[in-house]
Amino acid sequence: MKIRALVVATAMAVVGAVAVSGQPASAAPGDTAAPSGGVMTLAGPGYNVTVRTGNLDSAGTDANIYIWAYGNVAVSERKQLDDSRDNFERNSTETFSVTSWPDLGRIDGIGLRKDGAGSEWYPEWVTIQNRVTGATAFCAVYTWYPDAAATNYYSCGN
Ligand SMILES: [Ca+2]
Ligand SMILES: [Ca+2]
Repeated sequence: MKIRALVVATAMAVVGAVAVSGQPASAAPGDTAAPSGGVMTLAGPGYNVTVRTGNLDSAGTDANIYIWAYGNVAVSERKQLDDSRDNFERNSTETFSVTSWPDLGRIDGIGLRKDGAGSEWYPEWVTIQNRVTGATAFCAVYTWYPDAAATNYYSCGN
């Protein structure tokens, strides 16, 4: 209740300021555009996320793997990559279907997280393909993830 009271008080203060200034309460150019949050709720194109795990001793893992992407239109939510296979084994290239992301635009980077359950991991690269346009971002990784949980960030080329 204290928070609500503060919000109301703040809103009234703003209204009061406008009334005192005598300026019309018209919106500045651009303020009438749909809020960016609305874009996030639209159905996205669907993405094929492919992860290459290297062919090195102990390169595979059974840990949980999460990815998110930084586009020039939107940043995706974090998505766990998992399907019915034993994923992220040594010398594997696996494609996952991700349909929960909005249209991200050009993908410039990713975050890639491994949790602490299940040995180290050596991913070599990730590609993210927009299933409508076919545009594919390539993200070089070539990083050893430790036994412990770790999150790293990589840039992607298009
Ligand atoms: Ca595995
Ligand atoms: Ca699995």
